[in-house]
Amino acid sequence: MHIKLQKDSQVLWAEQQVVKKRKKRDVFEDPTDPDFPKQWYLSNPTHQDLNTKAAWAQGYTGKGVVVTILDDGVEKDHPDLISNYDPEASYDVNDGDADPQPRYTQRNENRHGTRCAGEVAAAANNGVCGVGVAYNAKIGGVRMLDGEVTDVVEARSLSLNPQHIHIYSASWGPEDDGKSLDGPAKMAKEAFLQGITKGRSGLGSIFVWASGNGGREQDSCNCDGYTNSIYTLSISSTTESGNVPWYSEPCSSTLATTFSSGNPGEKQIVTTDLRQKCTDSHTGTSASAPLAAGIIALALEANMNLTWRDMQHLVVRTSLPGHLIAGDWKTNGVGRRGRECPNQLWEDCFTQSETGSDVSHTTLTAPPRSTCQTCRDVGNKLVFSKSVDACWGRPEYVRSLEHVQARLTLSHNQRGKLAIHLISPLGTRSTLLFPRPNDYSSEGFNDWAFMSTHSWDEDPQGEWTLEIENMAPHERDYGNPSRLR
Ligand SMILES: [Ca+2]
Ligand SMILES: [Ca+2]
Ligand SMILES: [Ca+2]
Ligand SMILES: [Ca+2]
Repeated sequence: MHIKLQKDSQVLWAEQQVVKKRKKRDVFEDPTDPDFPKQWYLSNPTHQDLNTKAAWAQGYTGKGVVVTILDDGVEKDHPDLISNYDPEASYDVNDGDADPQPRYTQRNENRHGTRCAGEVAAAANNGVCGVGVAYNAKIGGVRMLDGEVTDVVEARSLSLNPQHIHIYSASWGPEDDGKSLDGPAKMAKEAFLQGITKGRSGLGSIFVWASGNGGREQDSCNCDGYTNSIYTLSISSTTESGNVPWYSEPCSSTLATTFSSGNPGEKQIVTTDLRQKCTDSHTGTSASAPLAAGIIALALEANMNLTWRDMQHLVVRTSLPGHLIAGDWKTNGVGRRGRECPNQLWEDCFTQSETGSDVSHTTLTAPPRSTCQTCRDVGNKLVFSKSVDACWGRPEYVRSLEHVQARLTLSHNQRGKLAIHLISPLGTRSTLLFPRPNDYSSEGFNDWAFMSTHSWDEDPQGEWTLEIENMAPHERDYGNPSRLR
């Protein structure tokens, strides 16, 4: 071939191509911590993981970002937390002092906060336990669950040092008993509002919330006013094998899922533990929210100008549905994927699997937050339709949707029998409530703002339909759903 080419008068030059050794100039190496190989959800050969290594390799490890854990305290002198511990992001609301060290008991019931803290910011390459998702972030703890929790206790915790703390992670809420309907009271509500409007110099505090563990009680996280709030970034769970875990609560206000525990035999979350120990058995949605808080810390390091709403957009845009196996995946009116769960009451609604660490370098120009209210008497009808112009032509015009709230006041002799659906103009059907068999309350709903994220990015103009159904087999008394707002 060579001779043939050299003899050809039309060939000016020919040379054999050989394989050369060329190396990517990538200095990232795996953390050397003894438990890192056990952290299957951070890095996994099958790529069924949170993709954190890709962010670390780009240099994002949480530097300059401050996260605090609102819980039962944080063991600040734990050898894997001490180097990232931030006293300015910490407080003891229960005892009214600056030191959130947990109260030690024989049963170690105050280990929850320390476990959550390690998931976010356990140090890397120090020979202790594993690593946090944002292993160079600053981590604080607010001790507020080890005592009587009041509105004041919650409000103080949610509003601690909002110009210093960027992300608050909370893995608690009302009882997951399948019958509670409870949310933030006056001061905690105000703390959320002040946080998102004034925190982080007006960019807004980021509140990450665990969606709840009431799956076995057929609870709905839309009946939990903390996770149902538009101000909290609500996180549910996916198991190691990619299934919806038994404890998971369905609801339309959940934004994404991260990995956590599942059935016996499936791996759990590896993190720091009380008494300077390590654990490989952290579980539930409690373990999912801090993993998301860590990922959000990586994204903030990449772009500190992201607002609290930009961050929710980023979660919607970068979450990959591929690793959550479920029969009810749906696509909304603009192609965003989520889950509806029309009949499977114990299943998880519209959660998107695997919040990826694909960090953004741009600030999204999110549309201004607007409120359009419509209020009318609806009598005893079961299906209400309402044409919405989205305030077209006015300054508060809504071009595309983020959260949708349906504020309902209605009475019924047994609240747990009700199913409520909201259908958008583009046909996206959100399950706002499914029957909760444990809920025998006759108190109904009093201005409860059911929230859905399912119509994210849809055009709100057109006809909206709200369906209220009594799921009891022989009772067709719908009470008096008197007002739809
Ligand atoms: Ca203390
Ligand atoms: Ca470590
Ligand atoms: Ca719940
Ligand atoms: Ca929420």
